[in-house]
Amino acid sequence: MIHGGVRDTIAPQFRKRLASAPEPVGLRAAAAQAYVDTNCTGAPVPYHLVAADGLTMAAVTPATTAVFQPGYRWDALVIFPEPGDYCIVNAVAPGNASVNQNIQPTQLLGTVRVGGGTPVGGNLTDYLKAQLQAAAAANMPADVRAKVTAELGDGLKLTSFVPHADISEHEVTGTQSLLFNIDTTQINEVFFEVNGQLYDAARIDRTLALGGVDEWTLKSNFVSHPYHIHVNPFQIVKIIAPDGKTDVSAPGAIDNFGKDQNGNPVIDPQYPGLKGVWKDTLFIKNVAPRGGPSGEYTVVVRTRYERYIGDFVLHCHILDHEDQGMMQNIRIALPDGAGGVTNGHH
Ligand SMILES: [Cu+2]
Repeated sequence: MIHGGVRDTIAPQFRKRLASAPEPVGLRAAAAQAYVDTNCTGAPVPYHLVAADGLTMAAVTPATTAVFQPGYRWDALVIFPEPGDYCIVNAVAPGNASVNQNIQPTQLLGTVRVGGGTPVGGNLTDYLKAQLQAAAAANMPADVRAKVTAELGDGLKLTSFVPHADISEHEVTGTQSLLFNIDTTQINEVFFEVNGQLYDAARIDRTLALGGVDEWTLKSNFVSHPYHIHVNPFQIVKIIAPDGKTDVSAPGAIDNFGKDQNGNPVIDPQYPGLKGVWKDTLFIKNVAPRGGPSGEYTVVVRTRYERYIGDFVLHCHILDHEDQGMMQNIRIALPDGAGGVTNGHH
């Protein structure tokens, strides 16, 4: 599933639809909430996430909702336990969990029609494990079959398919920091900035050495922005909440630092479980209504500069923010052997 939109936050769920439900032909947006409430009454069917932004995860990860920000991709295995029609609904948590920070009614994104087959009873994850192990036995080459099967048996690990090795602390050779900001202090204009500057096509904002391994600290001063970098993906190390101590990327963490319109805490499911995951796009949250340090999350990621030498960009993946200046030029160059980089050409 690919989020190809400009600025909406999407959290798709699959819910069994009542057999008596009318087809949603001509359903208007204003009536979608009532249609969903009446007809899409099944419990959300759990997903099993297997890749984030096209990068295979360390293990199959169960979730009831995957949150998509602009630019996100999630690969999921979805088991429909019984035949029938399922609603695909958009169930975004209200408040600051979303790009637009509003309470939006539940939207109907589509319908899945599931034909007859073998109904699946019991635990869906156990069923999936048996299916994947059978597929490995049938399809994996003999020299890796036993290893892949054993990894699946050990917590549904996908170790043999992970494209990048973990980056440990002692591998890190340098640091980078990034701050998104929308400067609204000027009278007639609003500025969309990275580290206090608008994008300049003629300026290289960061020159990095091939072979380097950097730890990046990402923050947003005003509202939330999906950070996206080209070429080299990153591994999520931790995401510290505005209290300065809670790591909300840990599996099972509760991220309830944002509030809804009535001032009540909202549980946002998008960060818990991301620790250790490789991605190339990640929402950098600020949940304070007027921005500033009190609402900032501190997102720490690590990345290696491998193989590619040349120039590319990082940017906010809300495209109108990017177009108005929220972008930087990155250069990866050959190291000169003395701590800097060469400017030589070939
Ligand atoms: Cu932005």
